This record gives sequence, C-alpha cells and structure tokens, in this order.
Amino acid sequence: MQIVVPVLTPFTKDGKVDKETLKEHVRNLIKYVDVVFVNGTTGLGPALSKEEKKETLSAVYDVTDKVIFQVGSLNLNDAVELVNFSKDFHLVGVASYSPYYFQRLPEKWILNYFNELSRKAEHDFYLYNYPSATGYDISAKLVNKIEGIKGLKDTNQDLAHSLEYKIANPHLIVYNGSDSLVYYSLLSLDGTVASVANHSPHLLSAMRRFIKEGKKEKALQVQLIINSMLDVMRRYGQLSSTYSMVEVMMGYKVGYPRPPIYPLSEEEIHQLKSEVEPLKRKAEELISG
Ligand code: ELE
Repeated sequence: MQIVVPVLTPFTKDGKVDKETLKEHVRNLIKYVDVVFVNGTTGLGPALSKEEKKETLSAVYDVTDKVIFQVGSLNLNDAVELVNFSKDFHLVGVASYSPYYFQRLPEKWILNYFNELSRKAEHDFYLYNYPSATGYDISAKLVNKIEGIKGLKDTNQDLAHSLEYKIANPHLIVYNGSDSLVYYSLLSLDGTVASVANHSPHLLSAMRRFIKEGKKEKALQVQLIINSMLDVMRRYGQLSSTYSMVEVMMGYKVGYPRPPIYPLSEEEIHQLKSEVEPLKRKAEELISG
C-alpha cells in the first residue's frame, strides 16, 4: 500500500527550476509518502529540458533517496544520458513513458525504446503508461517483454486495466496513477501515484490508515472529498491548481508552473480557495474524528 507522489516542479517567476523550494516541498511530503516520482506529468516532465531533469533529481536527492527518476524523451540519446546520469545516485528506480506524439509506431520500436533504457539502467526499471497522454497503451503482454522490468505506473481510469498487469505477472509492482482511484489502488494494487499527494499527503496517509484499521467507509469518504477537490481544480486547470492547492492545504508557497502551464491569477486563486475551504474543513473533521 505505497503512496507515491509525482512531485510538482516549482519554477521561479522567470521560469527557472526553483531547487530550494523543491527541496523544502519534498521535505514536507516525505513525512507522509513512501516514494517521490520525479519528472512525471505533475512535475511537467515532458516540458523540462534534459538539464532541468537532472537538476530536479539532484535537488530531490539532497532530501531523500526514495526516488523514481522519470527519464522519457522523444530523443532516445537524451533518455539514455539521463539513465547514465542516474548511476551516481542510489535510487528506487528509473522510469520512462513511451515515445509519444508520433502515431502508428510499430510495437517492436516501442519495445526497443524501453529495452535500450532498461538494459542500460543500473536501477530497477519502471514503465509509465499514460495512454490518454502518449497515444500508446503498453499492454500487459508487451510489458512482460521489457527486459528486467520491475514495475509500472498505469495512469488509467480503468482499474481493471491496471489489474491486468498484476494478473499477467504477479511479481510486477503495479501502481495506478489516477487521483480518483487512490482508494481502489491502495486496496487492490501495490499503491497509488497521486498528484493530490502534493497538497493533501496527510489525507492520503489518513486514508491508508483507515484501510489498515478496517475503516473502509471512512477511507472512501476521504476519496470522495478528494474527488470534489479535483472537480474544483479541473475547472481552473488541474496542473496549475496543484501549485495553489499546496498553499491552501499545507500553508506554504511552492513557486510557479511554467507556461504553457500558466499560473492562476490572484482572482482565480482566491476563488479556488473559497471553493476548497469547506472541503478542507470536512477532511480535517473526518481525519481527526
Ligand atoms: C497522474 C496524473 C493523472 C499523476 C504524474 C502522475 O503526475 O506523473 O487526475 O487522475 O487524471 O498521471 O495526475 O491525473 P488524474 O502519475
């Protein structure tokens, strides 16, 4: 029942990775979560340069070695360079999403891409499957052809799809990456990779505690509050709202996203806050009671 946070990447106002803020954020998160997933979707991984991906790893690693380092790139040379860079770090694993954007790539090319990375990796290798973003679903059959694969994160609204990996290979570590399925992922898979862990790690940790104590009804109520938060956040833009939500829920600032992920305006932050406050109070009552 692992909780993995796909950590957001804080930027300064002029668009540089804000390493000190990232470190401070990770210091707060690891009180509640087990692993930090670096350069994921919430971390704006596809929008980071190779050098920036190295910077985020180095900053997070100053705080914890419980890290999965996402290296995916449309330039395989860059991804390989990042895998090589990771050798100096003691990590939980390296991960990659599939080559995306270019449609109708033959399956064997996709497999080649993953195998080139997994063979070079000195750490455990993880797949990041996010079909609605990449255009490619890496099936359970294909996953089992990736040499030495340790596990995967399946960002998919279909829990049965995530379960297929587990059924096909019970040794594989399988996480679901959907915020609305945290409860079900904790119950039926190896855990969750949830972007809400950036602002509500205490809620996820309470949810897990409730499950362990057999209080499933309460755990499900936490999920329902999270779902309501997501409804609000999605109206303003989920990725940017995640930054603002850290201040609302945790009480500190984590810098800015970087365009084309535009920061929310003061007005939007104010409105978001007023919509989330009642949910925050409800959550606090639930987890303290
Ligand atoms: C998820 C997205 C999906 C988190 C990452 C993650 O950021 O790398 O809200 O379920 O559509 O992929 O946050 O979000 P939902 O693993």
